[in-house]
Amino acid sequence: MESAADTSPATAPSPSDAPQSPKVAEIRDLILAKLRYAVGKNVASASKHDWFIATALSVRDKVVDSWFSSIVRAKASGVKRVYYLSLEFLIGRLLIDALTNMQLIDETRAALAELGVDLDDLREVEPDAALGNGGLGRLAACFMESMATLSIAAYGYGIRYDHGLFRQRIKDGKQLEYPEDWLSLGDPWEFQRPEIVYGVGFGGHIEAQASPDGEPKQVWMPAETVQAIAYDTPIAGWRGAHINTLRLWAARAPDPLRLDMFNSGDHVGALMDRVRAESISKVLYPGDTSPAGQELRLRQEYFFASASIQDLVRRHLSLFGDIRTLADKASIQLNDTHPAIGVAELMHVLVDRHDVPWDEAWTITRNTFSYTNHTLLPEALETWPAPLMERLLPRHMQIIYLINAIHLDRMAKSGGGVAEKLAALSLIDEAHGRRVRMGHLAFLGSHKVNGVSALHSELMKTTVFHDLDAADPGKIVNKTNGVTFRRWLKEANPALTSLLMEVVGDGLLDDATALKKIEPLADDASFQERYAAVKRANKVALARLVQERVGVKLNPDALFDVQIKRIHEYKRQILNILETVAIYEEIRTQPYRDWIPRVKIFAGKAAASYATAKLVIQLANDVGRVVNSDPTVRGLLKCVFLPNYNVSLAERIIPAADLSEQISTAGMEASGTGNMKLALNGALTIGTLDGANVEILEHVGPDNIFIFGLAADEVAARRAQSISGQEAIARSQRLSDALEAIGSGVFSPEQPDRYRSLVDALTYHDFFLVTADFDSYYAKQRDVFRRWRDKKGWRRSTIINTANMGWFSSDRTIGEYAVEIWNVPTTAPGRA
Ligand code: NBG
Repeated sequence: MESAADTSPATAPSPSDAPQSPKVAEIRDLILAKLRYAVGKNVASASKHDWFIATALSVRDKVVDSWFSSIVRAKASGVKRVYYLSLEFLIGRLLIDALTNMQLIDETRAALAELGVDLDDLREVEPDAALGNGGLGRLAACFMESMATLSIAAYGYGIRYDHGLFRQRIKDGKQLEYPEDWLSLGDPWEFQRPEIVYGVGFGGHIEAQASPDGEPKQVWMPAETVQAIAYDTPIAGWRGAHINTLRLWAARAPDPLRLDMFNSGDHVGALMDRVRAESISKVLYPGDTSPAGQELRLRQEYFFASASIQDLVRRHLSLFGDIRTLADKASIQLNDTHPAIGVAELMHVLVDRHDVPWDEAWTITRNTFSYTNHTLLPEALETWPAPLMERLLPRHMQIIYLINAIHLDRMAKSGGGVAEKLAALSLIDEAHGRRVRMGHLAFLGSHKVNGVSALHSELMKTTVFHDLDAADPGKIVNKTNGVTFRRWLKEANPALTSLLMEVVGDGLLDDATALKKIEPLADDASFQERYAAVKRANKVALARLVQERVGVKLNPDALFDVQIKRIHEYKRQILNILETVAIYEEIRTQPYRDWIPRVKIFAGKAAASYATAKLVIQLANDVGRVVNSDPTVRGLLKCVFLPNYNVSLAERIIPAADLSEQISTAGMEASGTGNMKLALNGALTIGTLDGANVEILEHVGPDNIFIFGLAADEVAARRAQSISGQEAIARSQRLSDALEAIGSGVFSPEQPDRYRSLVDALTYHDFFLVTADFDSYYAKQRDVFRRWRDKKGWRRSTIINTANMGWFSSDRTIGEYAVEIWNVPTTAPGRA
């Protein structure tokens, strides 16, 4: 392996490094053999799904060969491992991803064609592994791919949920949630490891036992034990030279049933323990509004943190023999606070099971862990009621209290002894009943803490972690997010990738900054034409999909204005809808103006319990229904909401987007990663100075992005004054007309007051400052129109965007984590 510092740009590997590409005939025969002997079907009876499984298994064989080599190499070199603990992995489909990274896509397509099967059909058959909610989970998936690409010996650890994020259907404009069932036909990528099982305890009590050194030893006697069973999915890096493991845990009861109860006739009761245990890995984000729901979430978090830590400690001991060297050989990254209980778990393992003295255990723990924060929203920063934790995890709670006592003692001695300061620094929040602050626990238990964009990392220091940062300056660092270009450029947009490769060469996906080479062609008429032709073809394809899914016909020459992300008030889909309504009114009253045909495309899910967000979805649908069917609009404006947003749908929309809406209230979007994917694929951004938008602006330049609205410090100042929207509404006729239309039922004639509450909230309690930013947003949208009219100018900006997005590759992000946080070596892609 090369040194940790070596993150020098990669070059394409020499043929001897790259896996040998098998012949088409060999692949064809392998697929046929899989179909016959693994799926149990013959060609005559095989369904598309059967072909998909056979093809997946055939490429999996290649992945597995390389996987074993990777494991053997890591073992032999004794290299440090990285453990990425995340409650979410939003992987999406893997077939095209695995084929791309193993560089088997053309051969496999040809082999299938010989069998009369179209690879693109098989792509559509694969269910999305939707084990995540949004950006945080997708980031974890991009990071897994980049860690493999850079040959970091890494494991992802999470939960194998039976049901991932719900399936969204829209009925009468409203979101309905249905259970998602990605495993119903089996998952060809995973390997069950029935022999890798750990017991995870809950409840019970602690016994203080006498020990030779006089200090009582704390022994936890759990009341209940749940088993965690490992399922491994190999994750192939680009060029397939290195493969890592995503290990997901499923919950199982130690006893499949209570035989005595069953035989006495209580058939349901006999299964109760099992149902209770298995509910832990049943669904992603079970509702947590009830106490039972909260308890289940905490059980999920401890379940996967504990199993993962037991597993990595076992691996460390079998490789290196000495628990005291753990921090030299293992880095554990906490993806948000969900696995933060792992800090207490590692202390429990070190102190209680391995008799490591407390202070030394604490040093090992801090040197092993690091923590990524993904949000500053107070409601998203986890806290758990102390009584719940005391009941469920008594020993861990004891450990947390002791960590806190030592920490506060140190703070008091070092001059921070003012009571309010200590209250802010404490692991226990006493303002809302006693609650454990998981962010604080993750912070204290880590040697590095990072935000996910430059702005966000700075805001961490001035807001939620202000006091902890002052007590421990230098601990907070920034790691701006990135996205993997293999999925978000090559797989999503193969035509654009081919065009770019003509200029940049084959090394494009090895070193994304090479994209800069297309910048000199920004004004080149023929390159512009070719780039625009690719975009148009992608728009035609998306228009077809929209027609199929929601029955609305789109004009592929219209401006495709796209907002795709979770539905949340801070992301301000409502601002976008207000502008849509304003333009709708103007098209009707001033039909003679030189309007630009435009399509507003929305997609995203709202949390099932988030009533306002669900109302926003309904409004988008209602506005679409009215606008799309109004003959005076003459197709100049369309508004569509595409149901069930997921990774695969994103792969279809992003390559077809012209304009990317990144319009959150400044200071509230930690980073965003959709913004990066869209800009990379040639959509211009309209956005606030928020999250990674700020850095996108720096990279593409102010002429090639549309920035509007209040900046983060202005947002804070404005909120301190007032959050009433009345003044802004009084100032803007356009805004007041749009609100009036929505509030009076123009888009909901069957229920005129449907949106009264939304309009009232914006008028009197506009926390997200929609009204304050409306005029500035509206004006910026007119700048967008002007640029769109200047076809060459638009195309130029598009090319400049793509050219400058190389820095936003997750390979860059992971390279920085490797050097500055984990201290592990990396290599160029294809060179394991
Ligand atoms: C999300 C942020 C995004 C960010 C992703 C990945 C959570 C808690 N946070 O802005 O909202 O891009 O994390 O870092 O999902």
